[in-house]
Amino acid sequence: MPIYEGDFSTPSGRFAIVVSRFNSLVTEALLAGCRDAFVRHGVGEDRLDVYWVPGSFEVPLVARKLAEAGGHASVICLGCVIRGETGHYDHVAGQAAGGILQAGLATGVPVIFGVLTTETVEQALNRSGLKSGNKGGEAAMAAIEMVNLLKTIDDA
Ligand code: INI
Repeated sequence: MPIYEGDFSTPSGRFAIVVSRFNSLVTEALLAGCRDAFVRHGVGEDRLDVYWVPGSFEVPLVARKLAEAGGHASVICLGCVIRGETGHYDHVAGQAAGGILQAGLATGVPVIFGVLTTETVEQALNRSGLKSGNKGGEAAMAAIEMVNLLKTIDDA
């Protein structure tokens, strides 16, 4: 029974990181975790392109444009939506998730969802480098795994 998986070997190509300025205390920590995971897996900073957008709502448009342009092996989306801080949490979080999914499906480029959606600031901080890991680092790992898995499929 053949089993196909993406491994964490160093992939080739450039990687785009789209990151939201909203809640930048958190998103800068996500970006640092993402960058760190890439570098520790052999993808140097010279292969990372970072695109800042105003908020998570704007992430999908830029992610899709980059994925359509075809210059990156993967597009990683980073943001932070905190329910306690906004009345339109559901709209921002839901549209960001849906748009990011569509960017990947429409282009065939792995577009990674690294947008935190939390109830509180404390939860957001915990998931961006404090008690509960760093979602930005996880997003980088997901990008590497997906690029390597899709290469396996393309090469078959
Ligand atoms: N954007 C976020 O990334 N996180 C939030 O928690 C948030 N809140 O609280 O509203 C938020 N709003 C801004 C939104 O993403 C857009 O930038 C804005 O509506 C302009 O289109």
